[in-house]
Amino acid sequence: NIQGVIFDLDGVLTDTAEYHYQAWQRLADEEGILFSRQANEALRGISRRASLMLIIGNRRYSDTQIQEMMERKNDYYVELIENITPDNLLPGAVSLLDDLRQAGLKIALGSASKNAHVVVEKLGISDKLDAIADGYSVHKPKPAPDLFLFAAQQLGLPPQQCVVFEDAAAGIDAALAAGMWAVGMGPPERVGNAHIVLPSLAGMTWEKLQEKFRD
Ligand code: B16
Ligand code: MG
Repeated sequence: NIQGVIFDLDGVLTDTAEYHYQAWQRLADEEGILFSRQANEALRGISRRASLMLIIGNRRYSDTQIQEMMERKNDYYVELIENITPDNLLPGAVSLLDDLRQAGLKIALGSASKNAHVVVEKLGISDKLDAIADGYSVHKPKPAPDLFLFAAQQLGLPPQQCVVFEDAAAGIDAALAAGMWAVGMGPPERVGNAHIVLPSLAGMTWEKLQEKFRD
């Protein structure tokens, strides 16, 4: 009996992954570290710090240097997301948000990003969300269940009444660890642990989602 829907942001409602990639690439280039679009795939849904750790590998940096690099990457990222408009919403996102609200469901954002509020504003969907859980909401990042549990709490719903839409393996693991239903967005190799896997939100409605869960 699903009463609430929690949406991941990057990779589900919009594709900020491209901007994260460009910002990390710029930092990596400056540091003389090899990085690529392909390497960026491994950072999907991963926190800023964990992403940097994967990029630097076994290179040695002090805590101060690590902190500075995280800030530098974020400065580049913040500059890039300045350009976001409602056109950056992925196909089907707005109509699904509207349909879910129409059907009386509660809707929350569950994003690891500390920039989620800005992105949501720029996308123009603030008034379509009942709650926002972001990179400031909890300490333990995905795959820990904390962020989604926080989102459910904000909605006033028990975990088992919530479904999470996620594009990252770490996000699916977090949803399952929270005891929630999981919808994976993207290839089964990545999100195959989810209860349902969808290629995109295009054409998705509350009615169709319920059918998928019945199958
Ligand atoms: P920030 P999501 C995640 O967003 C991104 O997928 C990931 O690439 C990023 O490192 C993380 O947010 C933290 O973002 O540096 O802006 O705090 O998929 O959880 O919406
Ligand atoms: Mg994501």
